[in-house]
Amino acid sequence: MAAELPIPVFTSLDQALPDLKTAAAELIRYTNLVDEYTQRFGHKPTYIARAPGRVNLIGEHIDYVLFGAFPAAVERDILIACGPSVSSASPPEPSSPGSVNAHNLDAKYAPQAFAPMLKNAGPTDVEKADADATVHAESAWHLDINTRELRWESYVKAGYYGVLNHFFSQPGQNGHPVPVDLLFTGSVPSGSGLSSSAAMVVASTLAFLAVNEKVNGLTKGKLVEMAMENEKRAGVNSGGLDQAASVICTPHSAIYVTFFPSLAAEPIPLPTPRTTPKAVFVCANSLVVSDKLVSAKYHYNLRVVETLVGARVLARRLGISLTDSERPTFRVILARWLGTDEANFSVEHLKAGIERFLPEVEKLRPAREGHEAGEEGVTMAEMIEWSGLSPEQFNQVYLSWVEVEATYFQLYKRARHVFAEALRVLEFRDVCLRAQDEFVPEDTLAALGALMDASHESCSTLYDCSCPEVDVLVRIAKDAGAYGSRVTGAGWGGCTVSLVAEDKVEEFIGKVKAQYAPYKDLTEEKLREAIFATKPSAGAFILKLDD
Ligand code: NG1
Repeated sequence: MAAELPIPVFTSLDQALPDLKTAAAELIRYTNLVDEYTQRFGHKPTYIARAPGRVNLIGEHIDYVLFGAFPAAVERDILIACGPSVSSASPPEPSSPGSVNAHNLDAKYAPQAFAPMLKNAGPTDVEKADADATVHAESAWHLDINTRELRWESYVKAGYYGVLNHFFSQPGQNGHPVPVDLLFTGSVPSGSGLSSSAAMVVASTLAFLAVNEKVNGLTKGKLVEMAMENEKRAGVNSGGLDQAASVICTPHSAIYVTFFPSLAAEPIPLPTPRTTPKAVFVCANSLVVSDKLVSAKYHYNLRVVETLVGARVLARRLGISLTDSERPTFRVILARWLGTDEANFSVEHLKAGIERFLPEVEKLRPAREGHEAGEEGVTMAEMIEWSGLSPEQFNQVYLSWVEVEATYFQLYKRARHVFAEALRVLEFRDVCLRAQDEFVPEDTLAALGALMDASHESCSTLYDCSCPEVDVLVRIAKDAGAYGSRVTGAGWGGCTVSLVAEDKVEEFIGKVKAQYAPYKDLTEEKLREAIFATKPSAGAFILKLDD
């Protein structure tokens, strides 16, 4: 299984990037990073940790519900040159255990220095009110992470947290973390839906693991779990899609990644056959920056709560019994409704199960007099009543760990998106698998494109995670000849992904550039950053540098 493989540690770049052309171009980037690091810190780095961004081809906002998604790693990535700090003072000054100097090649991210603190007491007041209070309570180490605003070092600290508390939880007995110097560079545009945040957290986690010599014996799956836990500390209750893609993906393939009953990933080669038409994926940035952290309470985290409450209400209406403290997801409710043993549950069974379940989603439809059925969401009071919990219990289970803001909560619309999108992912996987050994006729690409279009429509109208600019960009992409086009990632701005015939890519990109108004004033360089064709790239790795 892809998730059980060890984290790759390479000793030369051509091992890491087998495509020689790519390796040659990247070599310059890596060399610059090492030179700059040496100049800034007065010693050479010992490793480079690398984690790519990802493009989610289909399966949006269903990872935290524990349904599978279908991402591929992109070539754009985060690189961190790293090594143990060497004090220039003579005799060396004692630095606090595990202190960090984090610099970024991009001057807009100011250098940061911080050190973790050892906690002997129980959780702080802030942590008591936190979702992960139990995790925090056991933590021996603490780092201040500002979850109210977007700060680049928050992701570095988030990556460090897991390493500290997994490997140095009993200071003295299992040693102390070493002081570290880090230099970052990145090519994943932030706030664009290509998962720069997960790439930052995965790369940071890897860098701290490498410098502390903790990589041996770790599987990719373990790294995904650590990165997922770490990223939550930066303030968004995300699923594992991005971290899994960044860590597990391989060149030429997407992965079908699932989270229930536990993390699993299956590489699925994309239909780029020997015969025409070959297809590529084009990412186009709407240039609407969606700040996930700042908007979490009425966007991302609100969706997490709406789906969780929706799952409880649906379960009650289906006669599935739940304890008061349980917080099952839609995927778990489906499993209970089907009454199956998940360990032996095939993809075919899952598909058939979702198809059978879809009509049951109608049980969430709020029908009220005076409103068109299904149009209206529900108020907090209604939600509490439907949940069957007391207001105190409801608050404890669904709200005490997260801040959300809404007048109406859309349980029905969100559920419709989730189950139909989960089915589309399985259909997308089927089409890719069928196309593998066969000639890929035009209709294979048309079938994939149609699924992408349907996904976008659902994101836009049922999940409300698109925005007018992204909708315009999708329409322009379709008019410019894309087989399919959709918002990718969390949405509310960010990027679209379009499936385009390879021999038409230049023409396609030219048309979109000419027609999407926000691109009109961009320089050529900015345009190349905003819209580009991408091929599935390698997942995260560590490059061990010569002494
Ligand atoms: P972005 O914001 O595109 O990195 C987010 C979540 C994913 C997933 C998608 C929507 C984070 C780190 N990632 O991705 O887990 O839920 O939205 O499918 O928040």
